[in-house]
Amino acid sequence: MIIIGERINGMFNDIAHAIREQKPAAVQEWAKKQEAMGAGYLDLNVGPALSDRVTAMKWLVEVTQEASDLPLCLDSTDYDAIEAGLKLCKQPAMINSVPAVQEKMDRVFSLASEYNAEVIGLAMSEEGIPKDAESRVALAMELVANCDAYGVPLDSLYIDPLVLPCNVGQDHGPEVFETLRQVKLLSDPAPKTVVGLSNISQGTENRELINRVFAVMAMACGLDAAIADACDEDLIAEVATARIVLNMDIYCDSFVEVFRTQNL
Ligand code: THG
Repeated sequence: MIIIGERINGMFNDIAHAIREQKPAAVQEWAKKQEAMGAGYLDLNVGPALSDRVTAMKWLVEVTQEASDLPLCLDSTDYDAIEAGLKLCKQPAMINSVPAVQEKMDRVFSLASEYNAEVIGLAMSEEGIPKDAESRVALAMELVANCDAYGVPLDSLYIDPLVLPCNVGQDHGPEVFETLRQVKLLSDPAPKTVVGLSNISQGTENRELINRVFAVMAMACGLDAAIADACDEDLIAEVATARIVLNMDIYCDSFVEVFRTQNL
């Protein structure tokens, strides 16, 4: 499973502060640390409380690329910020994200085609996040159809069923797992799948425990990638172990260490 390191996000005080003061140290330290822990991409999110998201995203892309060669996952609802970031990326990036809303899909899939980027498609519409798997899969189908219409390869699309905190939307959990299973049947090649893993435990006790259990259960349903805490060593070890028991990697005695160096 591809780990997209979640930590460079203005939701965290040290990153919000770094962006405000234009001091790259915290951003660059987290970039290096997440890469060393086995992240395959770095999520970059300027955070909620910022007026000039274009300038902030450009700065984040530049300072992150000085510290790490990992591909970037540009996380914003502001597509001008995404486009400004894409222009600066040294290698193909991931656009995070687009809902199944026509004018947004038009903008994002044309950007993806122009910049050879991958896309995270959210199983939500103007009406919000549906509860049942069937409606989530129907929205995923719209994303697949638009991806194809814009000539973006279907395996460059990551469907995100959208994970809600288990203390708020507990009944969504089984629907998310069922969505992950069904998305794989939508097209050939199938789209990939991704979740924002830490969402599941926001506001709960035992956060890391909940994240880890959710991760391995989702992997058994076909999860390909997670925006997650790459620095949770136990999470990485459990993901590596799930890959062994799901026969995705060949067993060797040092399978955890091997996984960390692979960025899969
Ligand atoms: N899907 C997609 N993108 C996403 C999400 C998703 N991007 C953002 C988010 N969800 C994934 N990233 C995070 C990052 C941090 C946390 C949760 C998800 C988190 N932060 C602490 C909190 O809220 O409690 C912050 C605590 C602190 O300030 O120190 O849990 O679902 N496509």
